[in-house]
Amino acid sequence: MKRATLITVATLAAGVAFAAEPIRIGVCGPLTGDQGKQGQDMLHGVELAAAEWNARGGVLRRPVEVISGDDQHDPRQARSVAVKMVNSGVAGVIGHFNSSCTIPASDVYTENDIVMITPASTNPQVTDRGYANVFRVCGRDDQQGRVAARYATDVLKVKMVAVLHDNTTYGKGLADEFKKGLGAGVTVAYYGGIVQGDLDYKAILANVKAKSPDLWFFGGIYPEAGRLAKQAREIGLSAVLMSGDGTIDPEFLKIAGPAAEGTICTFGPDPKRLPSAKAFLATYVKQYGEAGPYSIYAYDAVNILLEGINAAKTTSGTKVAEAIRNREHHGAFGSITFDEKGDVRVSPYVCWKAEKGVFVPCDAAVSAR
Ligand code: ABU
Repeated sequence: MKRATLITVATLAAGVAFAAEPIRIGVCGPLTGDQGKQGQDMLHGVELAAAEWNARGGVLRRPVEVISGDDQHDPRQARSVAVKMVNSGVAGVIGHFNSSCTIPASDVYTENDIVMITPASTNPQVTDRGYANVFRVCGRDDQQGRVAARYATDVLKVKMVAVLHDNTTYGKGLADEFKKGLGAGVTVAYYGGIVQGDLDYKAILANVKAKSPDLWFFGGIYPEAGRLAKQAREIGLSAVLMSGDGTIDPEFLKIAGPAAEGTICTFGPDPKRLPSAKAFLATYVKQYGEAGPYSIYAYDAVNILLEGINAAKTTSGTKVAEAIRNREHHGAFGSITFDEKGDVRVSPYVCWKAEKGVFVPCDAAVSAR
């Protein structure tokens, strides 16, 4: 894909007359390539919400237009996509997906007074830098790392673990939080990084196997997690694989095949159990098929942004950010409010397990210490 920025939709309801120029909303993430599924999930969630707003008459009597930017999970490309978003006159951005992209891109949005809400970037640094225009609707890796560590320690009662990561801001950060949260009686027998995009991880996995861990943790995204799981099975590493929200995707199950069985991942609660998510899920499935892990987060994020613009009666980033921070939002995920950093006040991570080819929520609950 040569062009990094595309105007993908201007879905206008028949019969709705708009008074002015569109309000442009950017949606940025890895829209193509090996993580393209996650970017497309976010894009679909945003497109769906934009179409619903347009059917109701738009925002401030202006149609909502969605502009997408493909950062290909490359931090430099993300910065360049962010500059293109600014030049396109966006009133806000939903994205990016990868923390390593969101962090540099958010510098550009901040310099240009543009609100950015990430549906998926969980590294603490996204919001810990104190930018007033930066929000996220997902949780943080210090929270999910602790939940994973408690589950491993208290529920699985592991004694010896190996910890791998993909050397990205997210993957290493999450692996370190997991390691930090383990109980005093748990030994980390192996700790090390892999290279994103590599196809053969068997040498590293052999080193992990040599330590005979009860469990191995991977901080990273589903393409690498899938290959690692598959190759672990091939070399006879049978310990439980545990990972985070970057792995919990149907693509992981496809890549890993039968070796995915038993993998445990931390993620948010199951939207299928939430009455507030029912309408979203029904419409999404009709339009795009099964919702991806982050489709609903993107849908809530763009609704929060558009409600903020509506409440502020302007697209000025400072005023929209103020409106977002001061309101309680009622999304597909239920009630959402933000703290002073731009983090959601409640982010209840739970564990999920791959069983018979699908991820299902685990029954045993743990909470972050
Ligand atoms: N949180 C999952 C993957 C995105 C990221 O934070 O890098």
